[in-house]
Amino acid sequence: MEQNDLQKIVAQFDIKGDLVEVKPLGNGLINTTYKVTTAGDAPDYVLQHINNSIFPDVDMLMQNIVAVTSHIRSKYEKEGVSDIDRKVLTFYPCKATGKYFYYDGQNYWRVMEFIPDTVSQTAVTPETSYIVGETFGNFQAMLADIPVQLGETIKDFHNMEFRLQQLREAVAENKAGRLDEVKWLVDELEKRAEEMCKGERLYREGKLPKRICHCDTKVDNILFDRDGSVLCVIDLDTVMPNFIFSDFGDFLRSAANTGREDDKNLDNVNFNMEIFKAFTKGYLKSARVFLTPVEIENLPYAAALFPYMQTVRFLADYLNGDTYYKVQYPEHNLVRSKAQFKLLQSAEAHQPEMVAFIQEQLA
Ligand code: GN1
Ligand code: MG
Repeated sequence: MEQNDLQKIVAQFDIKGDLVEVKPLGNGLINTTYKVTTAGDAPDYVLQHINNSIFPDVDMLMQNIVAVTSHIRSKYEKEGVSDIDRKVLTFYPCKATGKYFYYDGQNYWRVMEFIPDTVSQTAVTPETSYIVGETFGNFQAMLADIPVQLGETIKDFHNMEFRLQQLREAVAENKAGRLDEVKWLVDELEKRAEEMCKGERLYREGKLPKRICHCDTKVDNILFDRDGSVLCVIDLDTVMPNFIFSDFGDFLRSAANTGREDDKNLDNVNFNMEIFKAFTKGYLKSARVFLTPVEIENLPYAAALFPYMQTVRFLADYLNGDTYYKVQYPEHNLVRSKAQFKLLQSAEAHQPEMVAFIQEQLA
């Protein structure tokens, strides 16, 4: 986009300082991000184009995010925490509407304050996994008493029954004519279907709560200070009510995989118990105060659920002819499905060890 157009968009927001320039920042896959530099002492800002095809209800999305950040901010204020502007994101309203986004007739935009001098980490090690566990546990803990009801920014995002229904439809329609070669995998998934829908069942029986979760737990969604301490959690688009299994299981799905998500060599793919232990230790440290026995007891289930759910999603997309995930080659979604299935099998094999480790932590 032209500098001039970007500057016009920024000018719609109620921010301080004189604009100097707007230039691309980072390499997000979903939203497009720019850094907004202002003159003199005024803060700099981040301008983001919100991906409206993935997030259909931008108004709800931004209401969620502002509710979350305001709640965290007011907690920090009451506790007398220092440097709050570095520890929680600050969004700015559109001057004309007072809403926390601007719609230019075609695209949705938002502006937040740029937090200077931060460091991000992408390496997954036992040390960073422990920190991620503790940080996301804290995040859930801080939001446990949020007084408003948040919306579901992607409906049924981690609903296992819904994801299975999508797979079953894909099987029935067999749009891309690929069913024969994957029938064995569909059967493997169906064998586990009832067990894997346990979360939804427990919820219906009133035995499992939904809490505010981040739903995209990874190391690169945490901002660190130069000294290595955690500043805040970012990328709040998927913050919504969910089972805590989402934050727990989806982190492990990517971080505790010894191979790649789309590894062709299945020997590379195994569930890494060292990462599991470090992450679980950190998570339980901050989350055990509010977790119920049913939630704790099912953490090993969550570790298997996410590789399972991702196998289901990749396979459904393969059967549909690759309409959701970007593919680099025709078999890509099948390769991904097989790698996630291998990770699931490894996570299943480690269930007793997970159970024992959690018991040890609680003793
Ligand atoms: C998508 O694009 P990315 O990597 O942030 C997907 C996740 C999947 C992931 C699998 C909105 O996330 O749910 O787990 O791919 N996000 C959406 O790689 O569908
Ligand atoms: Mg993301």
